[in-house]
Amino acid sequence: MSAEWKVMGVCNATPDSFSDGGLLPTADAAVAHSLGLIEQGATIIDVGGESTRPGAEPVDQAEELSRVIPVIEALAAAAPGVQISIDTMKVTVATAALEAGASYINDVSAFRHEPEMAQLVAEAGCDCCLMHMLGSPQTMQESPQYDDVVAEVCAFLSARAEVALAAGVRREQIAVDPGIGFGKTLEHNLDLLANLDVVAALGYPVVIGLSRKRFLGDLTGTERPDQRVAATVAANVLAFERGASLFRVHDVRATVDGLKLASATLARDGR
Ligand code: PMM
Repeated sequence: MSAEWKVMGVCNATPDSFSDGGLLPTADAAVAHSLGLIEQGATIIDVGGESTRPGAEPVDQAEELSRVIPVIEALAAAAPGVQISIDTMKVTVATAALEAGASYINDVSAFRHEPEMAQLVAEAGCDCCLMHMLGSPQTMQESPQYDDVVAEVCAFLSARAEVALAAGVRREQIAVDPGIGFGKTLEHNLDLLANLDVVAALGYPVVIGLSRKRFLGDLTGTERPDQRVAATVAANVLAFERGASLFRVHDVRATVDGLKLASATLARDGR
C-alpha cells in the first residue's frame, strides 16, 4: 500500500501573482485553464482572486468576488466531480464560493485575518487548509527570523488547529501547510522541507505549496518562475517522501509524473 497523494492545480484569477499573474483575464480563460489542469491529473483546483506574493497589495471584497465567483460557478458546472478550493482570507468571499460550488477553504492566514472563518468552516462542514505565515504578505519577506523554524511553525499550526477544533471544526476537515515562502528565507524553506515529517507528525494531512517559488530560483539560478518546474517536481517528491499528501502546483502533469514514480518506488519498501 502506497501513501495517498493528490495534486491541487492553481488557478490564479489575479493580475499580479508572481508566476502567472494576468494570464487568466476572463472567467472563460480561467475555466479552460482549470480543465486543462484536471486533464493533467489535478483532482482539486485552487481558485484565488487575491495575490499573496511578497509585497502584494490587498484586494477589496467586491473585486475579489468578481474575480473568483464566475470562475467557480462555471468550473463547478463543467467539472462536477472535481473539488474546488477557494484561496481567500475573507469570510464573505468564502461564503459566496461555497454557494457557487467550492467545498475547500484555503485560508493562508489560518483564520487569523477573520476569525469567523472558523465558524463558517464548522457550519459548512467543508475541508480547510491552515497555513503558516510570518507577518502579512506586505511585510513577510522583510528579514524573517526564527529561533527554530520547524518547531515554531509546528507550534503555530497546532495552535491554529486547536482554535478550529474549539470553533466546532472536525479533525477530519483540517489540513496544515508550513507556508513555504511566507516569511521564510531560503534556509528556512529548506529546513521545513527537510523536516516535513515533523509537521506530518502533528497528525493532520500536510499540504505543500512550493510550486515555482523564489527559493527554488535562488538555489538553481533560475530567474523565470516557469523555468523552475524541475526543481518544483524534485522538491515535491522530497515533500511526499516526508509525509506531504496534497501538492499545490502550477505544473500539474510534471508533478503527477514525479509523484507516481515516487509513490511506486516507496511502495516497494512498504511506505
Ligand atoms: N502559496 C500561494 C498562494 N496560496 N496556499 C497554500 N495553502 N499554500 C501555499 O504555499 C500558497 C497558497 C502563493 O503562490 P501563487 O502566487 O503561485 O498562488
